[in-house]
Amino acid sequence: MPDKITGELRGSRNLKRLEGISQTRQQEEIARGLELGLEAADSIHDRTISLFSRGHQPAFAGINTFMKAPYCEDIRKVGEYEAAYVGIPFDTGTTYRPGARFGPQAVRQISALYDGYSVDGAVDIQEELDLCDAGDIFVIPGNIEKTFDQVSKAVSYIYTAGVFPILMGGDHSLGYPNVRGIAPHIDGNVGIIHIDRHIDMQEMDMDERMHTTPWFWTSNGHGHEGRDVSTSHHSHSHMHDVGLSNCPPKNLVQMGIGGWYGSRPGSAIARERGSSVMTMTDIEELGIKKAAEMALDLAWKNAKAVYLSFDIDSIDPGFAPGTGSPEPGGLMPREALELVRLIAREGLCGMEVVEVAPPYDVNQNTSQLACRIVLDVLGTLTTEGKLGHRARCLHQD
Ligand SMILES: [Mn+2]
Repeated sequence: MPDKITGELRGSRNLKRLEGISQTRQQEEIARGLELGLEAADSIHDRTISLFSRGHQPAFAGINTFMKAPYCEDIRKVGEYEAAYVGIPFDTGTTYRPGARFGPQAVRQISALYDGYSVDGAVDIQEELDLCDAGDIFVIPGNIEKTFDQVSKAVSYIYTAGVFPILMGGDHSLGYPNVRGIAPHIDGNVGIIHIDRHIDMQEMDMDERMHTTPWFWTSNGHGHEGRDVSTSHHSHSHMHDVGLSNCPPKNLVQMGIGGWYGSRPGSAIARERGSSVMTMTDIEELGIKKAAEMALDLAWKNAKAVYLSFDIDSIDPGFAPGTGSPEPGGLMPREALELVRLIAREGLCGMEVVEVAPPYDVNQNTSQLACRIVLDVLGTLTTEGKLGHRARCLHQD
């Protein structure tokens, strides 16, 4: 908002701030383009243009990774970066429309539109963040459990290398192996903010750990002392033992839940374990700012870190039709982007965006929104000093 005293617009302040950011990467990219792509034809006046496209421009040209960031093909070198885009092209956990296996590639493709410079966010990700594309995890189509093991091992590798994982699904069954790759390395409780139209907390769906089940297996089932398990709908004795020991249900906040795909068993588990369920109506009545504040309070209470799980179907299918289980009445894009920016301000240990299913998409709208969710989170983490190297980019003059 405009400054109350001077009346100066945020945009004007942000433009000044961006002026202070070095453009070293930009210059390096131009030099690299000219070296690898050769000098342009004589009639081209702008001599920063190369003969063969090797950088961001033209956005529609070239062979692109996420944000045209370096491809970290030798994964042993991933620790040289601050954040890594990791594709998890798996949709065997889908219970309705498949197609999310094409999500990581679709988000890569549309990301080429962006160069990481945001006036509204007062941030230049290309300069202020060492981002790479780590490629995709080798999933096993048709085998959920083997894929979970591959995913947890891969995510663990990225996380323990000191790199912020940007996990791009794939369906929401991945929530469990994703967190399982991170939480065991955190010395303390991990809060989870889960933004979705669906509660995704039942034990099994059609006899397997499908995309309707991740939070049953992630949050632990022994958080409630004195709970009478025998009276529950899902009164399995082993429920005492499931889940990750440092992911207590009281730190699990589920936002945007609603619609008519009710998940009776998932709701029973949420009730039993005491996760916080904030419906779409709750968010509407609270407003985005208050909803985010409450979610942060709950997720961070006695926790060391917070993980963000963003299901693209939390955004209304009028804007995000490319998804497997659409549910009208969800967040508007501007609300979703504000919500994730507010959440990211306090820092995150990792993030996932799931359920982008390009076969049902229109004009790449859904994959573009998924890309924006990632960028708005990365931008906020960078401006808040939780990620990247903002200080190093400031001009020394
Ligand atoms: Mn969902």
